[in-house]
Amino acid sequence: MDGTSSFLIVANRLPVDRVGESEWRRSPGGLVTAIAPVMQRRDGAWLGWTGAGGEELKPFDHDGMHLIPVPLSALEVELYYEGFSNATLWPLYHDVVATPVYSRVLWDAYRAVNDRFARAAADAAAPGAVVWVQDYQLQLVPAMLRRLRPDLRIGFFLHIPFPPAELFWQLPWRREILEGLLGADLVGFQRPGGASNFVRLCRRLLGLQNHRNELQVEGRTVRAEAFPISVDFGELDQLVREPHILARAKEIRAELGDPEHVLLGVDRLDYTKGIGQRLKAFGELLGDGAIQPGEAAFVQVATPTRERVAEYIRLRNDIELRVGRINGEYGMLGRQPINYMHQSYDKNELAALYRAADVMVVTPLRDGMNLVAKEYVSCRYDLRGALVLSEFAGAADELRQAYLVNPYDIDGMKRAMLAAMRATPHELARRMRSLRRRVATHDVDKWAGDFLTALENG
Ligand code: GDG
Repeated sequence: MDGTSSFLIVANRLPVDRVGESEWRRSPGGLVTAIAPVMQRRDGAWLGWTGAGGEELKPFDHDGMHLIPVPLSALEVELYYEGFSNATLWPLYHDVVATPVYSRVLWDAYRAVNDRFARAAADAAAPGAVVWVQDYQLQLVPAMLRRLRPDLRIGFFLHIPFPPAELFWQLPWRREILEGLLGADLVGFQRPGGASNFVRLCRRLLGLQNHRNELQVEGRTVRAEAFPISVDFGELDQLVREPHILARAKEIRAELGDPEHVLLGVDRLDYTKGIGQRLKAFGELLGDGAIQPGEAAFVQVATPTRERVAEYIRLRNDIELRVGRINGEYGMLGRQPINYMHQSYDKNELAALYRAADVMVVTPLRDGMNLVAKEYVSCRYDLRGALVLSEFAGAADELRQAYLVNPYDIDGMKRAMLAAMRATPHELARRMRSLRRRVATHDVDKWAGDFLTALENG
């Protein structure tokens, strides 16, 4: 039996978080903001997990969106989500900066959960519906869904990097993953490099024919293309002009002791984000005497994430040891050079932090895009503030006027942080103007619009 939704989003998580026992709140993030209006216009639905293991809920409406929960048992959360998604695929797709775990038990769970998502989507979709599958947790869904519902138009978008053949080749289930993705009509990546890695692998591993970015698969054409994701520039630009945000930004600087330079990092506490490397560079600047204690304060917001996965437990210990050492060595009573917060903040506080920071330090070892870099830029209508950005973030393709760094090169990062701190207002404004122009004209609405237009007209 066909369902009634003519537009479906299929994602690991529903776009809501629970507050209290039975209330829901829309989760922060541009993806929901960009997609919600499309869903409302087209009788859309969003399929995903609620975030709690062992929970079975009926479909419900929230905030004008129709939400269809897909249940996961506690064991599946461990094997499919923490396991295959976050201990196998996540490190493999991020340059193996941590060692991927290859386990058949995890793979079996991944396949079983992908199958459940595909069936739920097949039940919910109206004849000829457009289905947009999101991210690395659900790479088998496109082919599984096509088998059940060949009438659908299926798109897939990968939010993380797609690795080069030399790394992807390690995966014992490399064929199955490629075949899963090829069930889509359009496979979207953050960068052109991801799309060409994918096409090259399909050629070499599956022997498929291609013409540029178009692959021929059993009489169908599958396109692989880059759609760099972005942020809601307009919303952030407005928010940050509100007097209460400005007042809070001033207060934050005062609480830090009104140092000359405030440096900021905002990341999930993830080993791909290069948090340790940037703190090392900052610590060395203090050690060298290039900056004096009290002259600069580094605020590092490290949002808790994947706290049961072994690598994340190790990382937290490493970072906290490093912070403790640097503060112990260079702090003064009541003044710490690094303000490390293992907490998450609401969006107003985050906006105030962006406004308070002279130098935003975004130094991932590998990152699909990195929205934090684009959010910072969106918040600096004052044309002050410098962005230090890793070459290994997808955002580096677009944000060419940032202080670009190689996060493995500690000396290079020290030079860039110093240059950012010492730049003249004129230089900062020149760079920020160009960065803002890019994000303003390539916001998240454009991203969603471009993808859906390509999917429907391709
Ligand atoms: C994946 C890819 C790609 C962080 N701390 C708080 C908070 N955040 C928000 C940020 C930003 C988002 O979380 C993080 O997005 P990133 O893009 O920086 O990184 P990932 O989470 O790794 O995202 C990435 C992205 O998907 C989208 O495709 O860019 O490459 O890895 O929006 O602001 N938000 C709030 N409080 C916090 O404490 N409210």
